[in-house]
Amino acid sequence: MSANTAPFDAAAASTAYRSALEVIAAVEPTIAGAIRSELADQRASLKLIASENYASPAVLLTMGSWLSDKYAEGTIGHRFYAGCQNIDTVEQTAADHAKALFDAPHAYVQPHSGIDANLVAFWAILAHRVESPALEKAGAKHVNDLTDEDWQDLRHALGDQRALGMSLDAGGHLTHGFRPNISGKMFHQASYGTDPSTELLDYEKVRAQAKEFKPLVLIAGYSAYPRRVNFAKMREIADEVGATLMVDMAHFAGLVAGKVFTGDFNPVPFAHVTTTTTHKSLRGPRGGMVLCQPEYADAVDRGCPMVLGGPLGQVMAAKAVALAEARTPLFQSYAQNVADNAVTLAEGLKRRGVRLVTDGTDNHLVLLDVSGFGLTGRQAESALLDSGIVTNRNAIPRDPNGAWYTSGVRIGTPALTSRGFGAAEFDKTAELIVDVLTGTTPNPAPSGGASKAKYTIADGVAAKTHAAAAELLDANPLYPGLDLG
Ligand code: DSN
Repeated sequence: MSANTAPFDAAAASTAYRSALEVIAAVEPTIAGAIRSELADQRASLKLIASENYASPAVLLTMGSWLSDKYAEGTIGHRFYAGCQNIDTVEQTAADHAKALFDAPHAYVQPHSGIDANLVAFWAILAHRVESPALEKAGAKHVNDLTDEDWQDLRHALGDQRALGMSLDAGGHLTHGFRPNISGKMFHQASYGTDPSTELLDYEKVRAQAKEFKPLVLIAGYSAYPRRVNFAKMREIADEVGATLMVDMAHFAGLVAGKVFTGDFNPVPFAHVTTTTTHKSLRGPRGGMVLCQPEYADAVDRGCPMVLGGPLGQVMAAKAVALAEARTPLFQSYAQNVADNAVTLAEGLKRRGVRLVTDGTDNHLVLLDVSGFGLTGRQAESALLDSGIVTNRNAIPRDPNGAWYTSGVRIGTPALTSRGFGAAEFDKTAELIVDVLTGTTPNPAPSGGASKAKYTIADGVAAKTHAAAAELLDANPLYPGLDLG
């Protein structure tokens, strides 16, 4: 792709993909067609979804192998199946890269997604903080050694713990203890919000809330908060109340890996347990990962079969390749460009009259409040999509339209920065977004008032935006030279 991405041999990659598609088409042509169409669609859309990116051909090709065919439940060197020597090599290589990249004492690379990584982390924290002391007290080595009475007591104790995380409308994630997710059924949950006037985290309020609620787990991290978090302060709060600090860095792991978030803003040295996905700003294959302090390592390594199915050898291998890419100076400059481009995008939107949640950004994402255009987030998301701009609607703090229609649109710079977009392209992107939002009006609802879903885009706006977006995309091709024939 561009100077922001790992170089690849386009002729070799073209040959590899053409051959692979030929083999696939001979069995199921629909699938070969969908693979081709997906590349065409990705090449032709202005992808601003903050959680998406473009993995390198090396990462993608690594996933298409017979590593997929091996069962390897357990951990490195301690499997429930014979013949796992190559999976051991793969998992060890990925874990070694992760430890070196993030300067982490321990890395567990098996989780299949961010949700899985969080589940591993929650169970590891419960195992370390609740189960182990109970076993010790009962003089038992294993849960099977407990009397029925002690086992019932332990089950109640496991189900009676508290977690404190960021509220959904402030940018927290569903897996941080909310009722529709299993984490909300595992823990008694409370959430902290942001300051009503600045929309920023107020650490003193979090501290006061933690002192009152006394959580076992303090969760930091977000999927829609456009700012850095001071993890030194969060650890201080956790220590004051005896909580385990768990940080979900799924969104900004690439900025940590690329040394944009350093010092107090790097969660890894402060969190007892850090979770992440590998496919967002980190630009690897779809998957998850857990980093932790040594005292949590044994419990984290029991992720499979505790809560995970067998590890995917082909995906762990692709994680190793992506993590190797992330250890290069090129990735560091990519990560810095992601953050710089987010500032350009935010400034471009503000200059053109858009209200941004927190009035800006210092990470990779920007959250637009589209209510000033008379639109819901859902209308804005759809109108932008009709015009060739891919975003997702998102609630804003204290959102009057709730989590379905919303008043916000979340956008991010990781993907288009991978494509080579810089300041000029992101400023133009801001202009296109504002043109579409200005040119869109809500339709009347059948019951009177304005529809929260239906809208009309003024004549010519979508076509003009498509054309301008195509110009930007053509000048910054995705996987340049990759030709599927
Ligand atoms: N799907 C991810 C995101 O878009 O933020 C998190 O669930």
